[in-house]
Amino acid sequence: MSIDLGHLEDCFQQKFHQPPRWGARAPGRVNLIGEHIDYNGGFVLPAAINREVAMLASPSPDHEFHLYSVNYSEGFRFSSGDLNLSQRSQSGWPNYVLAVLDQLHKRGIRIPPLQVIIEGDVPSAAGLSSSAAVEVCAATLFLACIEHELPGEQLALLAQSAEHSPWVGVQCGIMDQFISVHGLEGHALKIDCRDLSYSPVQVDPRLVSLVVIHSTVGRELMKSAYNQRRSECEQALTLLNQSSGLSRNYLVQYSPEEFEIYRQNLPGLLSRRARHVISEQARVVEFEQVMNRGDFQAAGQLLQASHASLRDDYEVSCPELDCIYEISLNIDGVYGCRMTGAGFGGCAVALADPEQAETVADRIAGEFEKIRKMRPWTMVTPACRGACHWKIDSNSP
Ligand code: NG1
Repeated sequence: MSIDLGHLEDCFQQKFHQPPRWGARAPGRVNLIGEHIDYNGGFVLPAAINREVAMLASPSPDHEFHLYSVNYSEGFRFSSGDLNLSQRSQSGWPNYVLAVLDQLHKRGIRIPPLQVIIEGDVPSAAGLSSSAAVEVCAATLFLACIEHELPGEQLALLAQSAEHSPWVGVQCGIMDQFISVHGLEGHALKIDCRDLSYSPVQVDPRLVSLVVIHSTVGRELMKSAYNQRRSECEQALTLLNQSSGLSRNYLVQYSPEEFEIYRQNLPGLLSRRARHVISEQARVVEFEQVMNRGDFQAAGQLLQASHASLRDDYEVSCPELDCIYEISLNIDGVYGCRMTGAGFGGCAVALADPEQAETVADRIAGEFEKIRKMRPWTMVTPACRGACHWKIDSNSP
């Protein structure tokens, strides 16, 4: 737990002059392997991290919702009776909460007006899913306030539709919200993005740590390149189906062996894009096996192969991410490292020996600073549990 809930309760009391009655929290995430695979219908393998969003609530004294963000030192009031987009906030942060409320209303679940305080420490715009954490936390909190349970999969889908809705407007895959709901202590999850079945993958904190290193680069280029890669994958699939005479729905349904047979018709660029997707899918399957038997050397090599494939075949890395990758190859205690998320900035993730993880983070940051004259922030995290809620003074989280 990274947010100090005692302090957050004090802030709530100061702001609303009464104690909170319900609480919820939801984590951000890092994807260990399976990059640019969710929209290609394959396996991803994220873990929830020890950075989170926490919210506390009590009934509102009037007919309005009262939100307060500790991070922005800013409040926002609205009437939830007839939510409409004209109520969108210029500040941005309240819109995620309104989007969730709207999705609940659309499913016939009415939430009475509440006073809500929000605090989070998931870095934003870093590819660690701060928005999914806000959405999942809000949905979990609101449902707890009316003692309504939803199955985890439905909760994740509801939070995803909030992100897709015009309140937010990002057409994301399901990975982020799903892991924020279902995260498991000491485990990553291998998620099948086609049917949402999943299996836990051991990330025993006594044996291995996750080190996240920010590349110091924002992700301005990310959106256009992301859409371009998606359409290149669609084109590659069409051509593969033409040359094989098959009518598969996703690139990942071609095995690496089939791909070698049918790739002849593909122009070089599309062939490389497809090769990344098909080989990455195979790496996820192997990663699950080697992690579950504690073979971190093998797991690290798969991370490295994933980075090379994203850099050379999918072309979504950048000099800063490549620099982190290169540095990590010569640091003791690192099993393997790669860029994570969509690319063009954001973060890299390394698997490291837990006893050396803090030193590893420091050394990578130090070497990077020598070369690129900027020091990246880093964090060391175990694989954490997903969202939860509690009643204040009864079941603490
Ligand atoms: P990041 O870069 O972590 O926001 C994005 C997509 C994921 C997935 C990865 C690439 C959004 C919100 N998320 O993740 O669904 O496609 O890229 O594996 O666009």
